[in-house]
Order: sequence, then C-alpha cells, then structure tokens
Amino acid sequence: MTLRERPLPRARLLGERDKRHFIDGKWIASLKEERIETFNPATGTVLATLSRGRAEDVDRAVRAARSAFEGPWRSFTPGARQQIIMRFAELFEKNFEELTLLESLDMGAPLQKRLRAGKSGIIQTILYFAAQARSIGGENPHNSLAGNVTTMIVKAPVGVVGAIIPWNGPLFSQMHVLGPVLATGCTAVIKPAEDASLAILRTAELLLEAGLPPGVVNVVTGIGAEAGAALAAHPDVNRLAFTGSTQVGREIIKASAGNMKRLQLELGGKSPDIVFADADLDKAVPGVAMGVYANSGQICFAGTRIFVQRSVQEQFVERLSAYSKSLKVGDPLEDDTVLGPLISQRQLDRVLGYVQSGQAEGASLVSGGSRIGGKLAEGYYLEPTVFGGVSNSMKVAREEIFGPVASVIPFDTVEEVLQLANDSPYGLASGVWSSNVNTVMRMVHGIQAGTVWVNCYGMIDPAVGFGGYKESGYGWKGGEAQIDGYLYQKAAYINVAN
Ligand code: TXE
Repeated sequence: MTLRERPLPRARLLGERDKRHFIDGKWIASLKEERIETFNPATGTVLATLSRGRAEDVDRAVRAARSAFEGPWRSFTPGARQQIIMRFAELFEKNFEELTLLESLDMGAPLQKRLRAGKSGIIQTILYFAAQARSIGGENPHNSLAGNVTTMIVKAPVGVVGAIIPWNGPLFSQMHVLGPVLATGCTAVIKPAEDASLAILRTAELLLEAGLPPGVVNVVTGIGAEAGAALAAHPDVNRLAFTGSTQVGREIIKASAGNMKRLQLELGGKSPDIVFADADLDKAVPGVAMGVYANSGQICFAGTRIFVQRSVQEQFVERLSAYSKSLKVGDPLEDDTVLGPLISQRQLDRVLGYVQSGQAEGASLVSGGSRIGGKLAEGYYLEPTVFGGVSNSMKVAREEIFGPVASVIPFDTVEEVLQLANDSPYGLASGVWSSNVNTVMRMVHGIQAGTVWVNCYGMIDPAVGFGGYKESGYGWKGGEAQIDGYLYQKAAYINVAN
C-alpha cells in the first residue's frame, strides 16, 4: 500500500475539512468566501482547505483584537492572565498528541520524535511566560532632580500584535508570540503560513477553552503576499513578529514604516558549526549531523556550514557520510523515522537546485543529493546530503538552503576559521566542538552570531532566548528582553511642590 492509499490516521482530528478564520472567538469565512488548499507533504494530497484571507478579513480581525484590548482583557490582572496561561498550558499538554499529529500531517515532521522530544520544550516555553506575567513592574529610579520630584517608569502593553508564523514548526513558533502577548496584556492577530495552519487554528480553540476572552487571539489564514502583507501594513497593529525569509523580512520593514510598528524579525541563517581536531568526534559527528538534518534541515539555525580542521577532515567527512546514510528517511507517522519530507514541491525543487549548484561550482557530492522514489515517490523526500571540499564563497555556503544539505569546509587555524565563520551576511547561530577551553572562549567571544553552542547544538531555553546578528534579523525571542518588546515604557515626573 502506498502512503497515498493509506487511510488518514485518526482523521477525526481534522474535524471540519474546510477551515475558516478564527475571529472574535468564532469561526468566520472570508468576506469573499475564497479558499486555498493545504497539502500533506508526505503524500502530496490535499489535507484540508483554508479560508483565503484578504485585507478586509485582516481588518476585521484587527478590529476584534483592538476592542478586546480596550475592553474585557484590560481588566485582567497579571495574576488572572497568569492563570489563563497556566490553564492553556494544561490543555495544550492534554491535547499534545492531537496537536502534534496535526502539525505532522500538515508539515511532515516525524511524529514520534516530536512527541518524545518536543513536548517539554514547548510547554516550558509557555510556562516561562506564565511566570513573566507576574514579574512585569515599573521602576522608581534615583533621579538627579530636586527632592520634591519623584520619578517613575511605568510599563504598558503595546496593544495589538500581528504575528506571521512560518511553517517549519508552528506549534513551537506560536508560543513565542502567545507567551509575551498574554503575559503583557496585549492582543494578537496571527497569520499562520499557508503550508501549515491547522495546528495553530486548533490552538486558538484551546485558548478560548482556557478562558481567554474572545478577540484576544485571532487567526486569519491565507497567502503571505495577501493576508501577511495586509497585517504588516495595517495602521492599527502596534507590533509585528515575523519569522520567515530575509527577503520577505525586508518587505515587512518597508510595510511597517506607515505607522512605525515595532518589529521582531527572525530571518534566514547560514550558521557555522566548527569542529576542531581536539573534539570528541564520537559526539561531534551525530551532533553536527542533527544540527543540519533535524526537521529535514528546515530550521533557521541549522548548522549547515561545517568547518572541520584539516587534520581530521577526511575522517570526519567519512563518518558524517556514514551517519547520514544510517538515518531513516520516511513516513513521518512511522515510529523510527528521523527525517520526514520537505514541506512542498517548491521547497524540494529549491533544495535540489542548490544540490546542482554545489556540483556545478566544484564541490564533491559525498553522499545523498537525490529525491527518494519507491513508496515515498509521491511525497517530497530528499536524501540527507553531504558535500565535501566546499569553499566559503560557493552558493551552497552563502545562501540558506533550508533542506538536509551539509557542506564541509576545511580550515587550519583558529584565526582563519573565525574569519571564515563571520564571512556571511547572516549571524543567527553557531556551534563549536573542542576540548580546549582557550579555543572555546576565543570562539564564544569572536563569532558574530546570536547563539554559540559548545559541544552541543540546537538547545533552546526560553529564559535565555535567541536572536540574530546582521541579516538574520533583530528583536530577541525569550527572556526578559522579549517581554520588554511588548511593553511601552513611560516616564512620569511628579513634582509635589506645586
Ligand atoms: O518563506 P516566506 P518561504 C526561509 C528559508 C526558505 C525560504 C523560503 O530559506 O527556503 O525562506 O520559504 C509569510 N508579507 N525561511 O517561501 O515567503 C508567509 O505566509 C507578509 C526561514 O516559506 O518568507 C509565511 O507565513 N508575510 C524561516 C512566512 O511569511 C509574507 C521560516 C514565511 O514565508 C509575505 C520560513 C509578505 N509579502 C522560511 N510573503 C525561519 N527563519 O525559520 C510571505 N509571507
């Protein structure tokens, strides 16, 4: 039986196959009643249809968010907001299997892997923001004014937040919007990616069940250039969180200029992962490999530029290639699958284009590089791919591929690799594998990237957070810095002598 013929597991989870927007706590069709299709990337078949939101639908959602912000939501104390977030976290945990299955069907992530490893990270993220709800306070700074003047800094929620969420991990991504929005008392209009909206629509329902007043979180589905662009340009949206390509990030910056929206941009990456000769290769090989292949390479911080010190380069490439071949690529719903399909035919074509360009520029294709056929032929599956002999100036080393493609670049010295690692328009993340503390500290201080993982790759703690240097965007996600971005700061000078 091919994947296409297999009955959808627990198809009831999809509920109504024709999805609508979630506005003001209700399911609402687009004003023009247009629809788009969303596909299962494992089979290439239509999974559901979504309402195609246009500017007028976005406007309706922004109005709902504004009136919830000015209305019922305003009377919720920090403690009441915290309780709602905690109730939501409980419901989310209770429904985690269903939500993860939806996400898996919609974007192809291996289900069991997500169920095992993803749950605690996602729940911890929302719980971190629940705690933050109680910690937002003003300040009474010591001032240099006359004794009868008291100064205060007070904080207030910025208002309506727009969020454009990508398809590569919607369940996790949305928490970095829902968390700060609910903790600070803002309201939101979310535009999920057209390729993976289902888990976000289901989450909106759970928020309502948790006791969130209607209108606090709204979801408008549709196409980026239509609904997304309308949200980015909307004059009554105060802040916009965008995760996506650097190219669209530039459009968002332009669109935000109209009303000077505050922005949080998490954009592309081309992260260096650096292996020194004194590294423990038994740990570095799988660590580096999964730094590229996790989520089939569709992660913004994937460590795709693998710099390996020349004396261990040959051995490393051999082991990386053997490890890559050992990983099971397959149906995301099978228990032992490590890599699922890419999100779409378009993404598969884009990644195959990079494989061709690597070969054309003289890199050596050590393993992988082809679409997978047989019973996986209907989905968008690609073999984990290793390029050796890459130079940092090749296209495969300069542009974000967003697929399971590793490029190995040899180096000799610490100074050389630092210069090469920083020679990129991006600066999202990086990895260092070494047992020498001097080398490690030289890298931690020298690498121009928002995160440096040492002898590990891909850990994220919501209390620590992450963000980018250079064209990887700005606006820290997580930690107190993110909360600050969702608050206006206001100074009060109170002269009691008058
Ligand atoms: O991205 P887009 P795509 C990178 C990655 C990938 C490439 C293209 O390199 O190969 O982008 O992927 C919305 N105004 N990343 O085409 O187009 C769209 O609806 C407002 C990195 O999917 O940037 C979706 O929700 N919004 C990344 C989101 O932007 C617009 C995650 C991403 O779409 C819009 C995804 C517009 N004009 C892709 N056009 C990461 N940093 O994790 C599109 N969108």
